[in-house]
Amino acid sequence: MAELLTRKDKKQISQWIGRDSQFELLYKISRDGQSCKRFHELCDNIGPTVTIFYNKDNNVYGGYLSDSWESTGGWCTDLTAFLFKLHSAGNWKPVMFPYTSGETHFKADAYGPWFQSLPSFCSGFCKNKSAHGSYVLYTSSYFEGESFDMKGETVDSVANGHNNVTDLEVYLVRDDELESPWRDSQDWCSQTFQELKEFVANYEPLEEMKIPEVNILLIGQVGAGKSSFLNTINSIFKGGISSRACTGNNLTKSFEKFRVRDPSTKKYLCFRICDTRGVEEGLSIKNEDLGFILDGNLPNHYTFNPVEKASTKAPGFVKEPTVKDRMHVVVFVLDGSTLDVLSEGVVSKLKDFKSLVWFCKCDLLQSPGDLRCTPAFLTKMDKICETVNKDVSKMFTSSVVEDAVNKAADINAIPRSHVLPVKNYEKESQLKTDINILALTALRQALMFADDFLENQYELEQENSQTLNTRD
Ligand SMILES: Nc1nc2c(ncn2[C@@H]2O[C@H](COP(=O)(O)OP(=O)(O)O)[C@@H](O)[C@H]2O)c(=O)[nH]1
Ligand SMILES: [Mg+2]
Repeated sequence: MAELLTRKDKKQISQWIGRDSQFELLYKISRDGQSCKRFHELCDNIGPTVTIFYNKDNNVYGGYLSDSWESTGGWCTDLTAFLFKLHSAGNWKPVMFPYTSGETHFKADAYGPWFQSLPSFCSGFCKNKSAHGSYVLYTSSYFEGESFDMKGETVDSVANGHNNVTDLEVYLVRDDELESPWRDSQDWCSQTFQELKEFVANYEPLEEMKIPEVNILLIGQVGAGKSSFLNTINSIFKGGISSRACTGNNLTKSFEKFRVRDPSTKKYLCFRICDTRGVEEGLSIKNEDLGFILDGNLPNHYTFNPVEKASTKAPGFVKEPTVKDRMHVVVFVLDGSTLDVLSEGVVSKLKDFKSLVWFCKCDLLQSPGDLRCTPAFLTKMDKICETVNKDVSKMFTSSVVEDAVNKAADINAIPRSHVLPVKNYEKESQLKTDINILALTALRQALMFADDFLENQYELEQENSQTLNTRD
């Protein structure tokens, strides 16, 4: 069942608590019932929690405890507890009511979450859900300023004078930063950066295939950060922030195969990053066009026609593409800050594209030699995690990022290890080693997947030529 607490609410509560936090829904009155027993089963002895009341007049308020709820105990004092309001009549008006003195909460098996001046329900006071769909909760000594500084607010300004809620949620509050990383990572030092840069700079496609470079196709929502990723890689090799591909409102309308040059050798690197029109509802790149791109039929700079699919008569259309023209790895670029609100249209488009990459036009699985890997780059991690925003090297110890990676893997139905979180250059004016390491790690992975494809192709060619020789 969906959580009601928004990302903005969570960020605000994190700030009040004083550290980056993650919120895990434990109890929800509309899901688990207005039951003291169920509340204690789900929330006892588990750690810090935040309880949120969703008042039926669109007021949202609640309380935070670092102390665990328990079934025995009576009145307790938690010096770090606080009450708060987040929304007043639907408007975002966050105010925190800090602890002053006295007891803060009541712990007993016959009581639900129960703060001094903010009670919920107890076994002698569990009213059935009203005909209007709200729960009538307890209101005695309600927001009276006992133990907490109400900063001039009253029961009327916080809760419109009543405690009838459409829902009530209790979240476990966890530290965002994990003690051990959720994915092994290299040291965030300049040596790691240099090694990765050398790997990419010295990369050459499988020799036997005799192709000058591999093609990495980026595909994803409009605004996901495809052009920014290309700019990030280009900046790394250029040694300063560059902006070759247009980003932001400038929609990519054509098929562009970018090369990156290493100024130290004055040579182009052996890959091309291919940028396409984005995936969007309605005006997305067409399945047929994508098919042509994958097979290598569309020329560089091909301008997509928003209403018609590409024609075989288009100038420069490659009628008989060879392996060098094809896309060797397809990277789904996903905006990590909008995973929760991805429209069904976009999700189904992404699924369509993934099956296109995996299945040939006649809907049969391609021969194993034709299988391409579809890793995902998960961008804008700095936007979903304050810890990462402050320090990109916390990427693999952030539980928020870990959750986003798991979600992206589910959406795209790919292994988690194929989801690579990145942070593109966007507001920075100087290069940063941590950002470089992440981007190059993602690129190295894409190059290795491209090599897998070439290996498969090579094996296939070998098998075919052996078959022909046997027939001869
Ligand atoms: N904060 C943040 N913003 C990003 C990141 N990547 C891209 N952006 C911004 O997102 C917007 C869209 O990016 P763009 O590369 O044009 O997306 P495209 O449509 O996929 O090519 C731009 O304003 C970028 O500056 C990132 O990792 N973090
Ligand atoms: Mg773009």
